[in-house]
Amino acid sequence: MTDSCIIIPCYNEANRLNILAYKTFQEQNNTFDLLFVNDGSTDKTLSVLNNLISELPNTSILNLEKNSGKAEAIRLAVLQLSENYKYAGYLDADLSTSLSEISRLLSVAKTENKTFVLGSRVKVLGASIKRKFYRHFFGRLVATFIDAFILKLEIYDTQCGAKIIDKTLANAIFKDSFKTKWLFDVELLARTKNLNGKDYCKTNILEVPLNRWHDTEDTRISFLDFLKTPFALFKLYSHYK
Ligand SMILES: Nc1nc2c(ncn2[C@@H]2O[C@H](COP(=O)(O)OP(=O)(O)O)[C@@H](O)[C@H]2O)c(=O)[nH]1
Ligand SMILES: [Mg+2]
Repeated sequence: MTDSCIIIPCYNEANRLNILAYKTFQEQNNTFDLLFVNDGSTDKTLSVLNNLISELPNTSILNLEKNSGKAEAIRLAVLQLSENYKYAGYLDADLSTSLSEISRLLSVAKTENKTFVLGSRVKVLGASIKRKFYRHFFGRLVATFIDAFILKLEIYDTQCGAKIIDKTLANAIFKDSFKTKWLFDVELLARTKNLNGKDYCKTNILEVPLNRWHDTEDTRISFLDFLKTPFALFKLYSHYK
């Protein structure tokens, strides 16, 4: 066992999991444990994961019988982690950003003594950030609104699916269920701020630009979820402001 656990939420990922990437990384590095959450998948995700973990060190599965969504799947996983972990983190199963990038975020948290490290998709020369135009566009719109009216912490990218959180802080901010389905990252930040104050956030949260992010073709976010975004934003605003 290592001192950190990275959670990978999986919903119908059987055809999308890059088995080789997980294998190679986990065999060559011993930086963190991996916990895959099978969130009531209706495809072969569970058997694919069972095969994968049987060959790998420090890797396990949390199997949820019923689909409960990314936010709830990660929440349940965090709440059942061993007391011995110092850090918890999460990463999208499609490896839009890589395992070595989440590993880099973890070492930043350790060396710079931060309790919350956010991967950030900033498109600059030298970084390989590839996003679909409309996802970038609407993502930026939502993120800009969120920081200006809800968080007020000068965070550029709240929704990036790569985050590291100190385990004690994680226990506190994952305790209650989330109000929204796809904006739970924002709720984690809002809860941190409400719990510890703005000054704490300024010194303990760090946003780190990623070297790589490639949007994959398919998405589990439906058009209906997209249409519901203004309502979700309003919910966040009235609940956390
Ligand atoms: N646990 C769980 N994970 C989900 C669900 N939907 C999506 N995910 C996971 O959330 C991550 C991001 O999903 P993805 O479709 O790539 O979202 P996008 O990149 O934001 O379009 C992946 O690891 C998915 O397996 C769900 O209903 N439950
Ligand atoms: Mg994706």
